[in-house]
Amino acid sequence: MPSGLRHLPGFLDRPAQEALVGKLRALVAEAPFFTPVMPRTGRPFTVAMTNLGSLGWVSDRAGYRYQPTHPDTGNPWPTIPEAVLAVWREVSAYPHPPEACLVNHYREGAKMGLHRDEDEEEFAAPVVSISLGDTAVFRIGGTERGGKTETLKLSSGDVLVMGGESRLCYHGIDRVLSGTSTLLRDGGRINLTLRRVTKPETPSQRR
Ligand code: MD3
Ligand code: FE
Repeated sequence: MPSGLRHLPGFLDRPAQEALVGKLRALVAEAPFFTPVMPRTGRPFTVAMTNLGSLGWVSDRAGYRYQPTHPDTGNPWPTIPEAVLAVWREVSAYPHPPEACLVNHYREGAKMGLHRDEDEEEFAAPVVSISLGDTAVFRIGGTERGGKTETLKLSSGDVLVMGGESRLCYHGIDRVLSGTSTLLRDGGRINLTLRRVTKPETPSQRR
């Protein structure tokens, strides 16, 4: 595994997962899932998305970017729940809060091709992921496309921390194993990814 990648299986217990799903249902009612499309081609993603926090990641024909508002409603994204910020504080070892919480919804057959997360300005912060619902087959490679890859199963309640070298590694979701969790009433998988997007005003290295 690339250095800086930490898998924390079962980080959230079942009651914590249920409480989080309850909160997410209310937040998604305010900021509904949308289907992003690929830049230029307009080909739809199989994953539906929404965001929480001061900045949200979107993709449309114009490109990938972070923006403060929902592309359909025009409203600011809802705030990130305290329980989610608590996970960041416990695992990130980064002294500033995340700005973006991307919520990915994998329905039957959804997947995510190999890509790097590089639309942020701040790479000193890790990306922190929380998995909920059906188990996913996660694939991770190196920092260059076309290198060796390996897979890891991500189950409900697992947290993954991508810091250090792993922060810029290629990764994706090969598939979601339907029927592996009873957490979500309609099955499928929800993944939260927490990210620091901008560089903090007072860099902690100058402290
Ligand atoms: C490894 N999401 O939203 S989370 C994404 O399960 C994304 O929905 C996947 O990739 C999902 O961009 C994977 C785990 C993850 C997130 C970011 C990473 C792994 C990463 C960044 C660098 C290396
Ligand atoms: Fe990613």
